[in-house]
Amino acid sequence: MASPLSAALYRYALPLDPPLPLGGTVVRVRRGLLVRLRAGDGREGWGEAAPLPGFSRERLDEAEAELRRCLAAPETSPCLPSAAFALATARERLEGRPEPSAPLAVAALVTPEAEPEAAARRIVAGGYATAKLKVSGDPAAAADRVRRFARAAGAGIALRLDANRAWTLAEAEAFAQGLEGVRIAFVEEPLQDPALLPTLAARTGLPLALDESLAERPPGAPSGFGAAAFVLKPTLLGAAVEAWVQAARAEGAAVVFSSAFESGVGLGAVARLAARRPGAAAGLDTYA
Ligand code: OSB
Ligand code: MG
Repeated sequence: MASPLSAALYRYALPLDPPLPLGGTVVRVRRGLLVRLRAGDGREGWGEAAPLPGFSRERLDEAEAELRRCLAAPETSPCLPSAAFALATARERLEGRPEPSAPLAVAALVTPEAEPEAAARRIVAGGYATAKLKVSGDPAAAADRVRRFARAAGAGIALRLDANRAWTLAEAEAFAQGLEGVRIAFVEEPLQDPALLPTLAARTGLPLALDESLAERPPGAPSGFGAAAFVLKPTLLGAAVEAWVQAARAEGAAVVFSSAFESGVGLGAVARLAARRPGAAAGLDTYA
């Protein structure tokens, strides 16, 4: 970049109302960092680094330290995913890459405490074509909740489920049995032990998606069981996102870009990534 750069780093803290139950804890304040790059002519580019506790491999203070190092030495690149995502976004915005203009399909997010029929009515009225339900706890009760939602939503809503590793293999098999007759696009991360996903896929035929497992695998590795989708969260994966897009394509899996509850700067960046690779509805309903 020819023009001189100045950089600034800001911390933010956004209170969540209502608080967000996530990964066994409750997030009351979402904390993160905003990076601003400014060129000599006044153009700006913003990016966001917001590691998500319980999901990110790095902590916020580690992302901050790495961003400070990189901003002080612009020829270096960050390795921590959230920091890499922030700087890549800020640089791209500074360069003025054109905004995608095609419409972007978004999956409605249904929280565990939502009443299924009411949620289904709201989502149909909102014009969504895809919904994602969080599922956990007793497998038969969870399957029942999905059935209630599916019945109320009708055939016009594609259904994704996310168990966030709630179950043993036996529990996940029981859940699959409870779902018989319900059309499911995929279930994200049903198992406590992701090494058993191929077994679950073979035994039940349930379409499965990889999400939190991706951050634990070598970037771009095949699923090994013909995954229905790869859920890509740039905040958690950083520069590895590109390798995962290729891996998904190679096995015919859907690519689902998804938010990790960033503020608007990060959410906008994920939306732009998703819009450039139109396909599956994106997981961007986190503001709701
Ligand atoms: O479980 O997919 C998840 C956000 C942060 C951490 C984990 C998850 C999520 C989401 C984002 O669910 C919304 C979506 O994927 O639709
Ligand atoms: Mg998920």
